[in-house]
Amino acid sequence: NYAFWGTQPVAQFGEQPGTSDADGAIDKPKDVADVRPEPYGLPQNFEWVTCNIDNDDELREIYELLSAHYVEDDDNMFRFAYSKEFLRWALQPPGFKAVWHCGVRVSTTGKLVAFISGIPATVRVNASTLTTVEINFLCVHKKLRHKRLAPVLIKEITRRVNLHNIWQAVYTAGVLLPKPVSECQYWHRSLNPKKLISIGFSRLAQRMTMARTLKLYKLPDQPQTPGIRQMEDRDVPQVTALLADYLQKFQIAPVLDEEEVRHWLSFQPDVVHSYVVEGPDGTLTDLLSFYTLPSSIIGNDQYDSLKAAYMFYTVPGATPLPQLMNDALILAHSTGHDVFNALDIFDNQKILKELKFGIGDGKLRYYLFNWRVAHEIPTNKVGLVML
Ligand code: NHW
Ligand code: EN5
Repeated sequence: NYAFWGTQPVAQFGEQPGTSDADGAIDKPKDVADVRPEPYGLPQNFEWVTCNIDNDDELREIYELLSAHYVEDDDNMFRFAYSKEFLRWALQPPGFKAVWHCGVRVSTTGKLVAFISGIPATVRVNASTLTTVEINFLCVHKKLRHKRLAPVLIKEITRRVNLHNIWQAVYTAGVLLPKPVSECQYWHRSLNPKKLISIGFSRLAQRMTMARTLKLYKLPDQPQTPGIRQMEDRDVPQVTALLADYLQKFQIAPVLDEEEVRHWLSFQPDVVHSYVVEGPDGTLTDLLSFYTLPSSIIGNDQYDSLKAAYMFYTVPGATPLPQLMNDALILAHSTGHDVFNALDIFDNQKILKELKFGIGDGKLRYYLFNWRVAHEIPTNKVGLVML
């Protein structure tokens, strides 16, 4: 009963184990010359557009579509509200292609009503280094839901990617589709418990007063690790090496060159916050980073937005992970974030409880398009973060 996904080159539920004892492509190899040259057909009065992120009006249209129609939690209390600066960062890494910023407009009015994006990424899965796209920001206007538009968007982005001789993709989603490579859990650490309780993001625990709750989650004003400071451009070569070495131990992880590290980890207030620990001799021993993704609060009259920090790439070297993550909490709190979110990926499972994270009600599944893995990847072997 996956009418669309059942036709796609993805691992299916109930495939007999033993069909595949090795990782590999699902489709047989194809040529760019055999890729359909014309766009997929849309219903009457809709047309494809390539969105130009460099144009402020077009960026604003994507921002407005997502702000009103993108991902919500299961109880429709919060909706992701990616900022324009964030979208520019997320959609324009080194080697990005405008044709992979794919929109759908109403022909008569020009209104943007759907979007899907791909960005280039090299991702290592077990022993294979794949040239892929990361697919994100699939969105269909609420009034156009359940009309089978999403499969058309997915086929069209696939075609546009295949035209560049790329045959694999990575994506994450909260929903269950055929078939996850890994299933991860969100965890949350309160930074501003009073606000979180008042908006229904969290609840006062049993036998806890507000005063005790505030005390429980209180954090120092300054990070505690000697030598910690904002990452700077001159740090890029060392950070690239530090990160590459750390990511080796995971079964799925990005392969990032210096230009990509510069893009993904240069400090940008309220987009991506990156800090390094510099030892007395000037060598960098650790990295910590988080990104800012606010959510709008649906129907609350006291607050309209929740400012969340999400753990990004963090490399414990000389500093133990709990201490490094505690500094991440301190830095996120002191920059006005209300909550710190993390997945049970990397080595997080071991440290989330001691840092007073609580389990969330959301899951995040990792998927590969046209790539089969012989065995599901355990969450603590996932070393890839998608925005
Ligand atoms: S996950 C966030 C996705 N976006 C949202 O949840 C926003 C709010 N929801 C919507 O806008 C991050 C709509 O509900 C969407 C579905 C557009 C989600 N991924 O048009 P129909 C990403 O962006 C399947 C994939 O009638 P709709 C990752 C569903 O199972 N498929 O539904 C995106 C069904 O297929 P089935 C999803 O509600 C990765 C079909 O869509 C999905 O009006 C994309 C129904 O379509 C999801 N999140 O629109 C894949 N949600 O087989 C990339 C539902 O069950 C693949 N569906 O009949 C790789 C491509 C590139 C390859 C290159 C080599
Ligand atoms: C593509 N790159 O469900 C990503 N968020 O737990 C798209 N829950 O915020 C896919 N429901 O548990 C994203 N509070 C999939 C996630 C979609 C958003 C989502 C969840 C993740 C979330 C919160 C709010 C729940 C509101 C009611 C939650 C409890 C926190 C509490 C803090 C104190 C200690 C105990 C736990």
